[in-house]
Amino acid sequence: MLKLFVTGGAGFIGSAFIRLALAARPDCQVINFDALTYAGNPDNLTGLDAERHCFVHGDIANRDQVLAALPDDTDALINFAAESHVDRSIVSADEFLRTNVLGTQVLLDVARARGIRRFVHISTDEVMGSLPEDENAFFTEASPFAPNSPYAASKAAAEHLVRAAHHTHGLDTITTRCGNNYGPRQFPEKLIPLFIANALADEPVPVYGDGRNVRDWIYVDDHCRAILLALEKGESGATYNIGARNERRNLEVVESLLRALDKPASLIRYVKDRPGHDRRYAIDPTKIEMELGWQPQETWESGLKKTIQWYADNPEWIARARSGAYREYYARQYGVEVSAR
Ligand code: NAD
Ligand code: TDX
Repeated sequence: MLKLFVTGGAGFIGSAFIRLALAARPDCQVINFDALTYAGNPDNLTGLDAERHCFVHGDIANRDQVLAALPDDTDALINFAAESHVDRSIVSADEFLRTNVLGTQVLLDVARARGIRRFVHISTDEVMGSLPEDENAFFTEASPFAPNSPYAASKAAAEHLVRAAHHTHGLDTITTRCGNNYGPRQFPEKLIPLFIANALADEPVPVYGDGRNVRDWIYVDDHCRAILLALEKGESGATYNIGARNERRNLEVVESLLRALDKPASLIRYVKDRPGHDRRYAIDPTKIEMELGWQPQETWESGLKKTIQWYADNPEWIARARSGAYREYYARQYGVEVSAR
């Protein structure tokens, strides 16, 4: 029996990981511990095997709640829980420090107290800052930390705490750093689901700055397969960069989406740039490819097709995600109302 304690499992990547782990490992049982913030969505958990998946509502920064929920026969704790949106961290960093930094330390402490076998921490390429537009420049596991947004700084701090728990206390840890994920069930504040949702409703899509920033995109299930592999085969204390060698400028992404949705390029609106906007992310995944034999299964074309199809097939999911507080967020962030669709 493989007993996993997943934090943030009602979010985009955490819920995809739980789906994947339950499907790929018939002996796997998951406790899903999530605070259900604006980004946590019970709709993301529909269809999971109730015999092997148990949801616990709780906050990773609350030691008593984590202590009460984490059984001592857990094989691995996988920490996805985080405040994850750069733009929100620019408006206010408080929750980013509380969850991403303090919450990670609480999990490390409780994992140690409970004797959990392995602690897998999900980090991001953004801790390494921004790369020049030079085709020979990539993030490797040895790249220096240079976080540029409050979000990235909080994720960098969390990584340092994970490293310290391994070095000082001998906790068995793995850290993974991935680039931009896309796929089903991503909250529509992030570029791809935001633009699909807007385009489906024939609303303008807001491109920051000149639209030439580069991101390294990976289909969410490919990221999750890499996490499962690192959890099962990774070397204790190691960091693994995860990326699909798929760099795209934002404008290219937007044009592909509009073309696939048969929507006009006239929906594109250039809006004020994000303060401190990182220019380019690009991951060198050689280590995880060579050491663990990981390879992405989706191409950009196949991943995008699946993603667009999922949102087109799930208008109720989009409508619920875009209701309530999302409407206030959107008006504040973009200075215009989002439609009811
Ligand atoms: P998400 O925002 O969709 O989900 C985050 C989840 O964490 C939500 O379910 C939320 O309810 C939960 N959560 C937030 N605060 C919590 C708290 N205090 N206690 C318990 N649960 C809490 O995020 P995501 O895109 O699924 O990202 C998951 C992880 O992967 C994050 O750590 C993020 O930094 C990292 N990451 C994301 C990307 C990406 O492209 N989305 C890329 C690299 C790394
Ligand atoms: O409305 C928008 N217009 C726009 O041009 C939004 C929301 C984004 N953008 C741009 C900014 C970025 O260059 O698109 C690019 C992608 O933006 P996001 O989807 O906000 O992602 P990013 O800031 O790159 O960070 C993501 O990848 C790393 C995730 O949100 C992080 O959680 C992850 O760690």
